Amino acid sequence: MADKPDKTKFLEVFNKAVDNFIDHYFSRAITISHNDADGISSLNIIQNLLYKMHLNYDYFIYNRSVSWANYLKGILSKRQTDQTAFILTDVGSNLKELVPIIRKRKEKFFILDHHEVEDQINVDSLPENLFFVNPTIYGFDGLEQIAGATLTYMFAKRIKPSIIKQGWLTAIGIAGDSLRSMDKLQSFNREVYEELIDEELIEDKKGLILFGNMHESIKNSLKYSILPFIHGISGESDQKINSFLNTLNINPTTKTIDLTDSEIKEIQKKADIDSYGHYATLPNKFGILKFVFEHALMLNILCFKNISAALSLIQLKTITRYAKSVYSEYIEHLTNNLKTISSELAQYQTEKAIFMEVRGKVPPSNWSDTASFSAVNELFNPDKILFLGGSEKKSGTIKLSIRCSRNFLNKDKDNGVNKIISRIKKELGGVGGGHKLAGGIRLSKASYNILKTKVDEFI
Ligand SMILES: [Mn+2]
Repeated sequence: MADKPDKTKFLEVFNKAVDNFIDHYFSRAITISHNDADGISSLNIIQNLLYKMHLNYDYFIYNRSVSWANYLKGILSKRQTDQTAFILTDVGSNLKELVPIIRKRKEKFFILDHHEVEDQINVDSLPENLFFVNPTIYGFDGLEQIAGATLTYMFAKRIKPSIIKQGWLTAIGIAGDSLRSMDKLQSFNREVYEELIDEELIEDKKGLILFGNMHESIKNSLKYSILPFIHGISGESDQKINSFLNTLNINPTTKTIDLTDSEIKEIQKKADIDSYGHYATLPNKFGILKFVFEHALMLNILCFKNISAALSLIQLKTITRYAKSVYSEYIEHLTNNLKTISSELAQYQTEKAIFMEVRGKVPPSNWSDTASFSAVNELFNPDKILFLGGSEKKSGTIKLSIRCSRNFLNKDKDNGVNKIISRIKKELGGVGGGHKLAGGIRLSKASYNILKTKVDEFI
């Protein structure tokens, strides 16, 4: 984000997409969304809109593991008609791949995405049947300022104002993507968040933030806190945490949300954390699903394990036994992995990068999340870029999760992880991509060895 966002320009494009959707009489709509909490929330908002419009619809989930050409082969039908609308939410910014496909079709495509656009695009030369709404092109931050679900909600609400009742879905999308307490929200995310509070669709609360297990006792919240991950407390034994709380005269079974202000201060002082802020709850849900951050994390986990469980969970008021067990297992592993990362030194460091080869220490399915939460918790030097991963047996390549801290990005707003990955790919090959803060790449072993020696040139 080099300059102040151009809101006027963005709203112009946004309004044009809305007007075209309303004015064109569609008989059918196909929604494609991303396989994460933000994507599923966006999908549900659009489904509610299409239902209200009495439109027939189908939906698909895209996990970005195949090219758009291959993916769409199974979805685009031989018979083309401009009576069909394609709505892509939280995905669709790979225009280099998508534009040639869309140009040959009669259907109208509405892309509502907030991921960074990798290739330089000329917005004025897009096909006429494509309405490309991406606020990052106009200088907005896709994480703090506008989530995929926020953009989708704004779009749907403009078409059917009663969609506001489904606005709570937006809060889940925001929490899932931003990984921050709600006081950090800006711009459209903030406007929508406040609207949802006013409408009593969500509740905004203030207190000790221990994301991961906010709904439980202070003992469990501390033990399984992934944001912040508290060195020396999170991931430790019950005994250790109980004695920590006993020295403060706090009953370990006290619910975290019921702690008094003075108890919170004691914990902050003794644990050396200043984790205090706003979090959102859902008045119509119960238990863990009441807590927006945990609800979003639950969806993110299920999207990888069992996508249909994720799609049905968002409609439930209480958690299923299956989802609960998947979640506890995940949190336990993640806190353990973060403990490993924060207590062991990196094997290899340069002036600008840290390499952590974690094969054998962290299971490959957890590399990406371990890297993300290491970054948001600044478990490594925040002035450096983290490369976490190792060799992947099935592909024989090196798989790396790449992360930078917000601190790093604040110093040079245009040098995010997605740019670093582009430069690596250009010189060393490989496949990958990402956001400003997070991304991933697969490289050959030979390229990885070159990367380790030349990494500072790419950063
Ligand atoms: Mn998103």
